[in-house]
Amino acid sequence: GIQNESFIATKVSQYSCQRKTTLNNYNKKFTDAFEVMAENYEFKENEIFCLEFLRASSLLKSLPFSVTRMKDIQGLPCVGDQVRDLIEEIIEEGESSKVKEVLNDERYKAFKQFTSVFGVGVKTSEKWYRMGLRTVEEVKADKTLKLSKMQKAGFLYYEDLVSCVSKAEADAVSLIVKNTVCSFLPDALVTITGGFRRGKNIGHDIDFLITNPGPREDDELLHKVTDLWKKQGLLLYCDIIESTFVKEQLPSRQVDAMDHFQKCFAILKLYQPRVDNSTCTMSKKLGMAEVKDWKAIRVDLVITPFEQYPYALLGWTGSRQFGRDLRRYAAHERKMILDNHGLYDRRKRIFLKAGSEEEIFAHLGLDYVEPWERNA
Ligand code: DCP
Ligand code: MG
Repeated sequence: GIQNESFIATKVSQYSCQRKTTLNNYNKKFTDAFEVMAENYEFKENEIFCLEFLRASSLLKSLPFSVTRMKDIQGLPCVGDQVRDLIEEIIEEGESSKVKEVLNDERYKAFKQFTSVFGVGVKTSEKWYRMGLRTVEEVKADKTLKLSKMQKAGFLYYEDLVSCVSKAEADAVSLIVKNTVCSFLPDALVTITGGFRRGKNIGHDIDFLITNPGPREDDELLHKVTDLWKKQGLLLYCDIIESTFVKEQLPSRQVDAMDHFQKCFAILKLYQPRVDNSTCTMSKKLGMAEVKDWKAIRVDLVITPFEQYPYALLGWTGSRQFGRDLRRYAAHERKMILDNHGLYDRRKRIFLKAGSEEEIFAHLGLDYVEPWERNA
């Protein structure tokens, strides 16, 4: 009613970096539908339509009320014809036939399963689908397939990895990471980023940024940390990507820029004390297979030079859509190029230094947005 109208009266930005998006989503019914559509377009490699639905989803997540009538979306940006039609259908029917169709689509269902495996993207899914494969079980059973080391780990720990990481598990892993890193570099700064920094209480992985204040850099840190975990039997998988950063090189203008930091995509073994130890004793008495007392957890470790740390923090905190909009805003509204390493002012032809995320927002002429308001 009145609340909605007064809200609409204040102009809503098309950029999620000029909005506040908390986890309190009043329009889940719509945004879930948009995300299914976006994912289906991603599987079809239709980036334009995919982005259109992701932007609409982000926008509805930022509204402080539930959309119940078409009037509620009047004057809002990011609502094209496709999106408008979908909203109308959901308002009128309570659900969308288009979304239902996608959810029942053979190709969508197969791609959904395949891409849920660590190391499997749209390209690989396409290949498997063309071979006639439809489920994760069928892929697993096909012994002729040549799987990457990453995909092998993905199938080996599939059950653990699809069950999401909890906040408690993230905290437990955080302690392990901090302890190990600080045993080699006592002054190192270890920060949890990604969804957990935005206040989410579940995630598909745990992301960490590591930096060492001062001039000292240790190119060997990541190797030392993972070698120790290997010795301790905690490392189930590890792929270290060496840094490819070139100083003075202009930031990448890609929409989804992969950064150049040294990083490690790992799977850690997190021991979990069993709540019910009677099952344990019982299974041992009965000579049953030992009860698994650990869970495989996906962990990303990223090492950044100290002076790039605020940019890396901003990029890795996400959300993905928030990051995309920050870069789009920088390019289109400020003639600047933003990536996870820095900010380049094309008019002044200089890199802008920043000691904190707040300073980056200030360079861009944006009001500061707290991490928990970046759930776009
Ligand atoms: N990111 C980035 N550069 C990469 C990979 C990711 O800047 N090469 C950013 C975008 C994401 C954030 O880092 O918002 C974390 O990536 P995740 O895929 O882990 O996403 P989230 O942590 O937001 O979600 P989830 O809860 O699924 O882990
Ligand atoms: Mg994450």
